[in-house]
Amino acid sequence: MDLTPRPEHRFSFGLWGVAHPGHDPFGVGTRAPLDLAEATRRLGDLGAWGVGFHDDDVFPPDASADERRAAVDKLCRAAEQAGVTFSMATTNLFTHPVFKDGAFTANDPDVRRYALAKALRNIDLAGELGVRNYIFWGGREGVEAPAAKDPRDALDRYREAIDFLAGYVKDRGYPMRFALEPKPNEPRGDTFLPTVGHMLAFIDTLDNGDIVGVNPEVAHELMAGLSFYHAVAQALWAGKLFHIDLNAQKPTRYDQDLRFGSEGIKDTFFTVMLLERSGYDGPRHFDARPYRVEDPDGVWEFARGCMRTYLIFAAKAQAFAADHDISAALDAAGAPQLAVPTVGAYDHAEATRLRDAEYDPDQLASRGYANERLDQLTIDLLLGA
Ligand code: GLT
Ligand code: MN
Ligand code: MN
Repeated sequence: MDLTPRPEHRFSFGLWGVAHPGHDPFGVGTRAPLDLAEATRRLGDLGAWGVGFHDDDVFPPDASADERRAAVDKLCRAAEQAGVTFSMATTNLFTHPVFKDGAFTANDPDVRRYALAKALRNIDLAGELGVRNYIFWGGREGVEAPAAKDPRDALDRYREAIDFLAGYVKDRGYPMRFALEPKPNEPRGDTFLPTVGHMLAFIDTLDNGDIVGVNPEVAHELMAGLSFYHAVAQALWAGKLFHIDLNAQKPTRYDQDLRFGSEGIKDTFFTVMLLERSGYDGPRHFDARPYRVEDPDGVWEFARGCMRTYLIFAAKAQAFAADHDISAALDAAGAPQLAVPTVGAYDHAEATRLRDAEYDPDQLASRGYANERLDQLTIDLLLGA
């Protein structure tokens, strides 16, 4: 098993996660903040292909044009030296108090316009750096007091904002797509567009939806108690998996952003197998952060671990496909039969024939689907038995 990360694997990291000093709502940072240029170089050395950033990660929101330029140039030099690409960029629309009531869905129209302006400026920077994937995570787009916002108005404003910004990307001719990232709650009590399913339905309503897809994150679907594997599958099925945030999470808790693959091994395995088989050629992006107990060495252990675990699962996916016992168990379960159309498109004669045919439900019900054996073989393979 070759577990060496290489650029062709398209591994990328959110710099805010790798450089995270370990603060949480109950305590201050436990590590010195990492310099982003240095982090970029180290990630390149470890075999990463890309990095991503928020505008505020690189320069403060009130930076002068010169300060912005200097900060961007420093990061660009590091990326160039490291042979690392900027695989994604995004706008911080959640840290500054101006966004406490939301950004695109803030009740104050001036806040909404400032949020759009901040996004437009950073889209320009992303365009300049050749970034293909621009991410929108809802952050503060939500509410605690339900009466404070009619969710239908909020969705109107959200749609207006995304359509406007997507219009700008087309107008400027940037070869860029948007990936919207759902999350059910945190930091808000309820976040608008809480899951991949909600997001896909929302994207369908956009005028510029052709360049808008989803950015599912493992932790966020699991916070809602959902299967990440199924969320990713539906996004792929809809042709809307534009980006993916890989990490790990104990279900139904606060957003843990753990090292990829460190929890939920079976769901993660099926997700990796799906990605590898689907032809998805976007970034394998780790939006995760090292445990708070780590010292600076632990940060690189964490980064290595994310990529190593992905490659282990990818190798296991190949072994799954080549395993004769598993193939036989898949047949016994009837898995290939699900790919066969049931009746095809509506046809009057076919409907009549189908309606009037004889069926024997008792006989149909007598079949076993041998799922126990199939699943045990999966477990054997994953545990190396
Ligand atoms: C933030 C959030 C992530 C998002 C990032 C993009 S920032 O840390 O928890 O899931 O992907 O804004
Ligand atoms: Mn994320
Ligand atoms: Mn998260």
